[in-house]
Amino acid sequence: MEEEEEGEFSLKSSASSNTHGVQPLGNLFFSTSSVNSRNTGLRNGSYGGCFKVRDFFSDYLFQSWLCANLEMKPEWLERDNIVRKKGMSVEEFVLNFEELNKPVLLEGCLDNWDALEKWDREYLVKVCDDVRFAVGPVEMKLEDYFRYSDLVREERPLYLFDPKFAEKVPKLGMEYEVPMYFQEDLFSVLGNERPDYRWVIIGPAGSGSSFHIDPNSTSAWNAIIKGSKKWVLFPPDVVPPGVHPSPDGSEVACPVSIIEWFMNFYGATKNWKKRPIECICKAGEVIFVPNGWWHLVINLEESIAITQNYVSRRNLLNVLDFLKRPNASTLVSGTRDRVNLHDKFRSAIESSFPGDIDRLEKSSRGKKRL
Ligand SMILES: O=C(O)CCC(=O)C(=O)O
Repeated sequence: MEEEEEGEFSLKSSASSNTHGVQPLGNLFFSTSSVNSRNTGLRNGSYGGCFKVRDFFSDYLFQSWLCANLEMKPEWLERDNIVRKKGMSVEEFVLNFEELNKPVLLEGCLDNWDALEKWDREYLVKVCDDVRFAVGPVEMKLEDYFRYSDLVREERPLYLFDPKFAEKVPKLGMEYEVPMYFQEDLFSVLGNERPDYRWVIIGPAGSGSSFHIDPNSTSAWNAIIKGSKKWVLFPPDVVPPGVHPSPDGSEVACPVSIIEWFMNFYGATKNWKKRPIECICKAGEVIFVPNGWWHLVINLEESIAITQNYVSRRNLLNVLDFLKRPNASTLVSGTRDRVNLHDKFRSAIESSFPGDIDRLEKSSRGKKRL
């Protein structure tokens, strides 16, 4: 790919400003000999009511422009320290990863997915036709979203993240299946009253998810169908640099965009005792995100993925504790009835699996004593 080198930064080949307009030290620079193609309202020349602007510097404009146009640096991508497994049994997964609450990247477990073969732009646009999907604050047809993502050059491109995709287009729901490791999904006892749990995710290179912990203390799996994603994960007891959770955990403020996080904070993690787990997850691969882990994800190319959040016996007690917190009305998400979710879930589990909660509680007390 053709790139323009700007000091230590590599800019995307389609970066909209010419090289003279950018100062890598952090300012937007209009010299008398250069024209910035961004429509700022500022032009060279003092005719037509415009002022001649010389040596105008703005960290604010430059930072946003730079983040929208910066390539991911090779050193942000090279650390790959996740455990990768192919052909592991469910028992091994439970023992070595789910029980220990450790991430793992699973290879080869989507081989029977029709989605892996079929899902590309053309197919999805045809199958989904006029259906509108949730894209940030708006709803869009796929065809329009793809048109937008071809043109977008923003620091935080809109991301398609739809929890009702399988209800809207049932065929999509039939073209993938839950990998064998995640078959136990106890929220299913709530039927239609379960909180949102599955999403189709589509976005261009540079889109993604800034640091967060998944809702309701659930664990998750994320399966890549097309493209690739860079993941950075921190364990529950390590708040990532640049992230400021509120004391009650109800809000996570990550004031910087994903790319700005890499620019300003990623380097600091190199010397941390508890270094993050990192990887690039490619089409056909699945990452297991254990409950409570912070994670940030950036798409390295246009990507299509399915993710599901779930509750197994390994994290049932965590989820029940979470739903019972005094600030459940702000903390619980993905459902309208936030305050009553705990009681509904607990009694549905009691009636489907009598005595299981007691047994899990006893065994957890036993483990704590050891
Ligand atoms: O952008 C992605 O694929 C990651 C999604 C994610 O982090 C989540 O669903 O919690």
